[in-house]
Parts: sequence; C-alpha cells; structure tokens
Amino acid sequence: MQSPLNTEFPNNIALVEAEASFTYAEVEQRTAEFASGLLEQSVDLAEARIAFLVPAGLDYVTVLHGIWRAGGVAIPLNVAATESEWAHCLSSTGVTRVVSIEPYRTQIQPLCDSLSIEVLGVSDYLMGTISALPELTPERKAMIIFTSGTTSKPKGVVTTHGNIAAQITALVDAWEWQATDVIPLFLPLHHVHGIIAVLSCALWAGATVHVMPTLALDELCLQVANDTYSLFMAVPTIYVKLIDHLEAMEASESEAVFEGFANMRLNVSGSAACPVVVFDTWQQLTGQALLERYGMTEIGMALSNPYEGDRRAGYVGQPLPGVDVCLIDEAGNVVQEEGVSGEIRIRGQTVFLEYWDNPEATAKSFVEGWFCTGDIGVLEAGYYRIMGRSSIDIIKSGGYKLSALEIENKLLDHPAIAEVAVLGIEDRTWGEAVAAVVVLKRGGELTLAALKDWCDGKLSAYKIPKKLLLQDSLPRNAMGKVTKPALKTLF
Ligand code: MLC
Ligand code: AMP
Repeated sequence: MQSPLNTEFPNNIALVEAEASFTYAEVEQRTAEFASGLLEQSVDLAEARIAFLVPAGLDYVTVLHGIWRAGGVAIPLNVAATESEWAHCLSSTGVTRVVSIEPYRTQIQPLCDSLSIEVLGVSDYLMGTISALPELTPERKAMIIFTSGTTSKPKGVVTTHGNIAAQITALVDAWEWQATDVIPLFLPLHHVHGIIAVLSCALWAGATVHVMPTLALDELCLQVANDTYSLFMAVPTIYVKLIDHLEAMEASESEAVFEGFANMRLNVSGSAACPVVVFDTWQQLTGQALLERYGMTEIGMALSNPYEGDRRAGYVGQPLPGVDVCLIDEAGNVVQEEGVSGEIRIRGQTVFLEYWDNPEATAKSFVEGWFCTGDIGVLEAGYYRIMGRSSIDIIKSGGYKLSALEIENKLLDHPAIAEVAVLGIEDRTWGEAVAAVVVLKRGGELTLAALKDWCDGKLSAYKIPKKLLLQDSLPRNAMGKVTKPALKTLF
C-alpha cells in the first residue's frame, strides 16, 4: 500500500503554516521520529487508540501520520468541543494516551487526570531517533471519527488503512490531483471533509496545503487574489459567507479575488446541499461551475459531479471510482428506473469497517453488504440528486451533522425546561439552523440569549440553538412522539 504521505516529491512543500513551510522530506522524517517515540520499546501499537487534541498544522500531521505509522488507531478530537464531548470520545473508545499541545493541553488535562489517561505533548515523543516501524496491512484499523446520528451520543466510525487509501485515491483520480496543486485548509480536522478530501488527498498527491487555524475571510481573499491556490474546497455555508463578504467589498478589491477564483482549476462544494442560487451566483461572480459532491463520515466521498463535463446545479453527479451505489425503495426493492426515489446505499472499499464497540448499530446499518446512508436520492438524466434524509432528528448546520436528540437531552437539564423538541429550520447561511421549541416548567422563564448563555460550555458552540419558540405544549402522535414536521411550520 502507498504511504498516505507522498514520497515521490521529497522537496515539494507539503505544509505552509503561518510564516513557516515544511517539505515532504521534513514531514516524513518528523512523523517517523514521532512514531518511533510512540512505540518506545514495542514494535507495533497493535491498534491502541490514541486521541489527539492538536490544531491544524505540522503537529497535527505529525501526530496523525505518526499514530498510523506506529500501528495505532488515531482519534482526532474537535479542538472546539466541550469537556463532556471529549469525555465521550475518550471513554467510549478506551483511549489510554492523549497527545496535545498548548493551550489545548491545559484544557484537557483535568479530564484526562480524572480518567487516568496520560497526556503528553508532541515534542515529548520526538526523541531524535527513528526505529523500525511496523508493516501495516490494509485491513488494520486506522482511525475513529465521531459522527452524530439518530442516537443521543455520537458514534465512533472506524476506518481501516485500506478504507482511507480507497477514499483518497477515488478523489485523487476523479479530480486529477497533482503535485503542483496548492489548496487552503480552514475546515475542522475532526471530520472527513477536512481530513480526507483536503489534507489527505493533498499529502497523497505531493501537493501543498496552506493551513489556516480558522476561516479568516480577509486573509483568504488576499491569497486568492494573489493566485496562491489552484484548488478550493468548502461547505456551502462558506460559499455563502464568501459571496456576502465579496459583495460588501469595493469593486476594485473584489475583482482581483473573483479573478483568483476564476484562475483555479477547481472549486468544490460538499458536506451539505449546495443551493442552486449559490451555484449560480458563484458562477456569475467567478465563472467557476462549482463541483458538488456527496459524502459521509462512514464512506468518505461517494458521488461527484464530473471534473470534465457538465456540472449540474442541485445534483451530486455519479459514483466515484470504486464506489457502488444503489437506491432502495420503501418496499426494499432496488430502484430500476430514473425519477424514482430511494434510500442511497453504498458498497466498496471506501466503506467503513464498523461503529466502535457497537455491533448492533453496525449490523443495523448494513443490508446484504450495502451501507444504508439514511439519505434519500433520485437519479435524473444520469445525475443523482439528494432529496433529503429519512430522519428529521439529523440536522446539517454549516456542514456539521448534529443530533437533535443529543441537543434535546442537554437542554432538558435546564431548570426551566419541562419539554423540548429540537429541529433544523431552513436557513440561508447555515443550510439548517438549530431551533428549540420549549415548554417551560410552571413559573419558568427563558429567552434565547439566556438559553445560549446556559449552553455555553455544555454544548459545542455550533450545536447551540439559534432560534427559540415557547409553547404551551408539544404536538404528539398517538404513540406520544413529538410530531416535528408540524412544529417546523411554526417557524
Ligand atoms: C460556527 N457557528 C455555527 C457553525 N459554525 N453555527 C451553526 N452551525 C455551524 N456550522 C457559530 C458559532 O458558534 C458562532 O456563534 C458564530 O457561528 C461564528 O462562529 P465562527 O467560528 O466565527 O464561524 P465561522 O468560522 O464562520 O464558521 C463557519 C464554518 C464552520 C462554516 C467555517 O462551521 C465550519 O468549518 N463548518 C464545516 C464543518 C465540516 O467540515 N463539516 C464536514 C463534516 S464531514 P456565536 O453565537 O458565538 O456568534 C461530511 C462528509 C462530507 O459532512 O460529505 O464532507
Ligand atoms: P457527516 O455524517 O457529517 O459525514 O455528514 C454526512 C451527511 O451530509 C450525508 O449523510 C448527507 O446527509 C449530507 N451531505 C453530504 N454532502 C451532501 C450534498 N452534496 N448534498 C446534500 N447532502 C449532503
């Protein structure tokens, strides 16, 4: 199996981070050293789970690739999560070691102390020596990424080295990644969009990644205007934010940025539905026809509009290389005709191995070897279109998948809340915005501002409701379940 870090172009710049840049040879050397440090006296970490709380940059790549090369299972933690969210990731996977750097190390130390987990810094493992590293077969477990779903707690999605290689090569082939490519990386590195589609594809191809700790639109636009990048990948929310940002600029300044985007070889949108109006506006402003693709933590990317050929607004294209796709109707039959909708099911090397320590959830999500995505799609004139999801309890906000149940469970701890229903409301910027419909306890009072304050530190910021509606009761069906579609109409 090819190393996920390109070895053909040792002198190419792999990473640019603030003022510093690092070649492939330097990154390779550092990850080998880090892996050796992790191994200490052992020959193979034998799939020990090692979590890391490290922002995007050389240290992140060192730790991710170092864990992989030492035979461990890498668990990237969200640098913006709350302590209880980290606790779930660590406890549910039996993590014994956390790697972090300041200021994050200080933030996670008390939790790790309480869980008897050792926390060390990146430099603690860089001993200046390189030992023999284990040979890893494709079926070895490599990574666990947490994904929210129809259960209250996020599930750990386990991918193997083989899965990751297949997810990367599908995109490298389809979108013709080259060693000369340069791409900015501002997406979070605890999800597959940032980890696989941007970082890993670039490092596989020998390309250059410009790391930005957060989405800084001014800095990004400056670089784009200077023609720094050949590729650009983002969630639809970022295209909306960019359009607003550029439209608010003086024409004399925005022109160069539009030119910069026009000069790139590809602009990709994914992780959530790209509204047709965003596709059209982007094309009018930059001349770029956004390439929309569809993916999921469990499968990497599965469907993509063509690199060469017609990219259709509102559609996600065709299966990527090595990915089998079918649609299954409500009766459980394979949809044979165009225009008939069904659940999207996926098969192939890109599909994950299992949910960590959750054989029931794993078994439920596969039917005859096909992974059931829960997304509803339809094929029209040879292009797939995503019609929605089978569960109303999953919300996609700014590209993040959120569980309504997880948010409801947290809100129920609020002293004034008797009942609550959380749902996603259509929103121009976020795609869906988190909304809470609340029934107060007798004498209880609540405003949106007070609810947001209370949620601070209990839920990651992007899960906190943006809308609040107080009601005397919640509509329920005969089974006592809240009828959320009825609530949506109230907004
Ligand atoms: C930030 N905020 C959000 C939010 N992101 N609210 C709802 N949904 C989100 N996604 C809130 C903050 O809490 C804050 O609220 C305010 O917005 C400003 O925060 P910010 O951090 O300054 O925002 P910004 O940097 O602009 O972040 C927006 C974003 C970010 C779009 C860059 O959300 C993001 O990186 N999203 C991408 C997520 C992703 O990578 N998903 C891929 C999953 S994998 P307040 O109240 O404090 O002001 C997948 C598979 C696939 O889906 O197909 O790829
Ligand atoms: P996640 O679990 O965070 O990986 O999110 C995966 C989900 O994002 C999918 O199951 C879809 O619901 C959604 N998604 C990803 N890409 C698209 C897209 N292009 N259009 C619509 N939904 C998408």
